Amino acid sequence: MFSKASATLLLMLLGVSALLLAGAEGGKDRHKDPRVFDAKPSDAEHEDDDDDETESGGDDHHDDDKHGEEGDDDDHHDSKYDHESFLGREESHKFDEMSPEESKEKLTALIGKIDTNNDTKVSPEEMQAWLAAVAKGERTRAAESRFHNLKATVNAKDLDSPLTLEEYKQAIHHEIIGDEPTDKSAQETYNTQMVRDQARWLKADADGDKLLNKTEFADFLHPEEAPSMKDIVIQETMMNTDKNKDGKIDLNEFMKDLHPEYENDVKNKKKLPDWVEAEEKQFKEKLDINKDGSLDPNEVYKWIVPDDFDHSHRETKHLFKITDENKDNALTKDEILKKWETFVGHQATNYGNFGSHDEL
Ligand SMILES: [Ca+2]
Ligand SMILES: [Ca+2]
Ligand SMILES: [Ca+2]
Ligand SMILES: [Ca+2]
Repeated sequence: MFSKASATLLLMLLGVSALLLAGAEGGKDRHKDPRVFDAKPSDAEHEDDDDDETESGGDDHHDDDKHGEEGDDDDHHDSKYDHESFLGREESHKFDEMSPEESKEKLTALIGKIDTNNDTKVSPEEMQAWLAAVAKGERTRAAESRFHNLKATVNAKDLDSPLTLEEYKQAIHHEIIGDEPTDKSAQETYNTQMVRDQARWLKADADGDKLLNKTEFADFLHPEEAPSMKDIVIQETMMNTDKNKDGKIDLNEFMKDLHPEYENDVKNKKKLPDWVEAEEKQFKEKLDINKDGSLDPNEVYKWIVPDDFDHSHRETKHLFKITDENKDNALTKDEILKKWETFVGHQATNYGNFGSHDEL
């Protein structure tokens, strides 16, 4: 995964190191666009073709893009995605092992928890709150496991005590360079990542004691999830993408990492690949909110962390579309149990049949 380390210093700063963090943490390998944290480059879908370099630590995050624009993709919806969004990864595996009867029983119990106002129906707000809480739990769990993992790498006695910057550096040094510091590009990767990470560290250290506890470390890992990290998200994106350092990202700068030939291709009036045109359109029509031809810091932030960044809203709509039979914008227990396989898995799905289960 260090092949990209030969790219420019700035590219590395966000690009490779973001890959590293995501990879080491077991993040989703969607980083065609190295600027983007754990987010999508845009709503435009394009193929992930070369990103297997982020080896999964067994926790491949879901790709929000799977859902595409609202409401256009229910036929292609991934039931594993639904199950994990609804239950969390670990819990979802447990359901996979259950019989249909047991699955439905446990689902019924869950409905009681989701229905927080106890009116026997699940409202969209209740569903969204549930999904957001599940997602937050997943992030916390992943951050904690990464935290322990770093602590173990440096043989810390107490895996739960706050992380020192020195421990962090040692652990990353070990991961990137190993015991034999012979690879120059690995050394450079490490150095540039540390420049970035020290700035990020300071910002994530909310109580200012120079250590990161687990909560602070979660913000450090995923600054895009924490409003308090807004400045650092903008700063890192600008560092990488604002090539001429004028504090704005113009279209050429925006496209450069995605499609390095972009500027030339446009000059030579060459036909651009469809996905490149889609990104172009995205920039002009959506990201450049004030239509002045470039992205200022606030537009940059909205690009990296769009208003619908939180997938729970879209997932709620999706689940209601499938489940809310009488369209009264509330889900009864009966409606949910009728579509129980949308929410939870069971043994039969292990055999790869996600379609109808009339035979059951
Ligand atoms: Ca309710
Ligand atoms: Ca702290
Ligand atoms: Ca610029
Ligand atoms: Ca603008």
